Amino acid sequence: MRMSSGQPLARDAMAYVLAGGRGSRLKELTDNRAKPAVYFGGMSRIIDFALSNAINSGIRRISVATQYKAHSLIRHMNRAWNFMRPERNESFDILPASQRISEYLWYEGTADAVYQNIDIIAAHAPRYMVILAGDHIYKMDYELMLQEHVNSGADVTVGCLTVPRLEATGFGVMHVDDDDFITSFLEKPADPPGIPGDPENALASMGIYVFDTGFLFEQLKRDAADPNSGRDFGGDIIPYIVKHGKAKAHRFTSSCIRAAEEIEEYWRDVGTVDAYFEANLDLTDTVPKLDMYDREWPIWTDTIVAAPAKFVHDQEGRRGQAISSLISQDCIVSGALARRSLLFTGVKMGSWSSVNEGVILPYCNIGRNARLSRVVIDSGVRIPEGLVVGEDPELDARRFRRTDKGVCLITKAMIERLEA
Ligand code: ADQ
Ligand code: ADP
Repeated sequence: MRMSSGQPLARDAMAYVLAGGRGSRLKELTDNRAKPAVYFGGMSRIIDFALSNAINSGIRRISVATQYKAHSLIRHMNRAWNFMRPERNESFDILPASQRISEYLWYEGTADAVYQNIDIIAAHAPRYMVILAGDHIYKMDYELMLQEHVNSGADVTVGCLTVPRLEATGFGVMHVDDDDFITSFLEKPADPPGIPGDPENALASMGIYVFDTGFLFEQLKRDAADPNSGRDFGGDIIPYIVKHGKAKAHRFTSSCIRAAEEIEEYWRDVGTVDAYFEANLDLTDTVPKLDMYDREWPIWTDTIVAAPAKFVHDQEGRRGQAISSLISQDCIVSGALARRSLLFTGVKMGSWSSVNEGVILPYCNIGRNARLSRVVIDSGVRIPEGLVVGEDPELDARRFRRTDKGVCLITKAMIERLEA
């Protein structure tokens, strides 16, 4: 574990993970589960990245606010993340929107998802709050962000990175002064302002924040009394502090965990099917920008008891093989070929089937002779024998959800319709 020098501030902090959003641009992948529960990278779920960063940074008090379709997310966290020890002042709390304040209210916005649990946070008495999103793929040492927060004396510290200006419409966009204090903050501007001297890029908020707990509570209470507020960090709380207080920008480059010194920093909001597909396929590169094999910064997840992945000749003697692919436990590739693909836990590939650039979620079954290219297949889908995907765009678009970039998302319901 990489620990920064000096007294770790992380031990005085609580990580508060916002995991209630649907992520509707992931389409049918989030029909039955929240975006943070979507599988990623062969073994993990998206939320494992923020939670692993928290643990690896030395944080031992974690809360997760859930709302939309939380069943699969809660089950995953109970299985994978329930190892905290209260007797050592550690905690892991799952906080479903449970109408704690009024029986009619769910969490209204991200700030409300913290406000409604102030009493639970106060009981743990953390000195600092690290507010995180449960739906980003990255590796980051929050201890370094905490140190910058404390050293600068800011009211809030906002994680940020440089993105192409035209892609910044979905982010909070800021300007900073010479000391990286934030001088303006616009939430999701239609025409994002560029960086002075670098007009093609914009400085975007990662949606992660460090506060002193007392100051955060004051802000949440002030905001809750404001009838015009949307109860949102990016839309309300952060712009208010930028205007009336001291907000510091913390650059991701200074606390990201790189795969190797020469490799660029990696952060993805896998918000669309194309972005999700591409970020998964990035991992099949010979030297991926995101290193999942770094034992100093492991991505923790559910460990299941399962057999090893197996590659076998089928009865006709055809080899089962995988090239540039990630194959998880309990997979059987029998007389079949996986190329530039991820087979998650328990995927079975039958004779003469092939997958090229596929993200195949757990417990899928690929029938004999199926030929699939550029696909994302939802968990538990049985691909019928001989199905061909990725060779006839019009046919694919009629049968499945086909993206602009020609990626087909395939779910159980789509296969049932096909077979009806
Ligand atoms: P968005 O990405 O649009 O903008 P938002 O929809 O507010 O983020 O969700 C942030 C996080 O909170 C997500 O992890 C989501 O799952 C969760 N969430 C949403 N509603 C919730 C609720 N009611 N209860 C619990 N959790 C909830 C934000 C910032 C931008 C910043 C981007 C970076 O507002 O300024 O640039 O993140 O991705
Ligand atoms: P999610 O709901 O997020 O997709 P689950 O853990 O429920 O995650 O698993 C998804 C799919 O995998 C379901 O269709 C389920 O029936 C199937 N599945 C889960 N565990 C097993 C298992 N051990 N063997 C076979 N299928 C399984």
